[in-house]
Amino acid sequence: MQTTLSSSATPGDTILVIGAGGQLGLELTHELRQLYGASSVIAADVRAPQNPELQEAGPFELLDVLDKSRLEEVMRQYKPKQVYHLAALLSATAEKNPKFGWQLNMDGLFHVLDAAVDLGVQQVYWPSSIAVFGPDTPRHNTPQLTVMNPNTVYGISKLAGEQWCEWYFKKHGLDVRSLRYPGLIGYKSLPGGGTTDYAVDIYHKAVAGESYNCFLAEETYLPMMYMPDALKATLDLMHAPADTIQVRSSYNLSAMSFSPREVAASIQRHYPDFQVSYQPDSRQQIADSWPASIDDSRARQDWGWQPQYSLDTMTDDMLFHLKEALV
Ligand code: AKB
Repeated sequence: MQTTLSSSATPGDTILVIGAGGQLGLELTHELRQLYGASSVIAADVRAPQNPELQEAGPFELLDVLDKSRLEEVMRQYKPKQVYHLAALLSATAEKNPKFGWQLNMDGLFHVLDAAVDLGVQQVYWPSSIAVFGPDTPRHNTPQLTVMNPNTVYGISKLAGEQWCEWYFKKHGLDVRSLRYPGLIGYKSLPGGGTTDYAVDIYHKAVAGESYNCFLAEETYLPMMYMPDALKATLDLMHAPADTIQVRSSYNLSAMSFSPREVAASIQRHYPDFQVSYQPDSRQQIADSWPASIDDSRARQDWGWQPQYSLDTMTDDMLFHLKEALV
């Protein structure tokens, strides 16, 4: 089906962020409110926000994305032009609760895609992950199109979700856009239940003057990204003209790749006495099935993706802001 797609929201349009209280949601909501005006961006989450800014700075709705009639009620009330659907169970948590992980990640996506088609939403953003790849995937410089075979519930749900996004685009002309995020690192909020969470926790321990016991082995390389780059990538993708978005499943996205040993060394430039021990747990198996580095040349070609932060520049910024929060 061929449709004319509009490329992004303009000031005055309404934007709904589902999962606004999460690691990415919190920062994306803030960024969108800066861009489009606080009252135009509706933050929604299954829980009342722990961060008061979310509710104080603009509209907030309690919303369980598994409750389809409540989702439609919120969408009828605010008539969003764009929906960012971020609510999901991450890799480690979904392995512990596989049925619920599948239900939330898949039914939640269907509810959003169906409501978007039925209620005339113009653009949907939905995050995918490096978890779509599995142990049979080439580990280094993993291409956009390759063997996938994910072996986690989270990865299976993200791969299926990507295919459904593409199907809704082709079948219904819905302008769905998606990125395969690497591990995301930021100082404003904590991740919840992922395999890459160590790369956030380690900075908090360093600034608190404590040692860190890492749940991944010291030479485990994973693709990672600093939050300002993740926000930039998300907004660049959503602002790009529709005809430049050639990948309608999800784009590979990359900024840096490092191991726990390397991030510890980067922190030790500021805290020479910082100690890290290694005690791999069940998350090691998940990490070992994921790529070590990603080829994101399609994102660079199609909509000009360019990351700004390296490991050391991220470390400098993370430590500066975490220290600032202590005083
Ligand atoms: C996780 O570790 O589950 C997430 C991801 C890479 O999608 N951070």
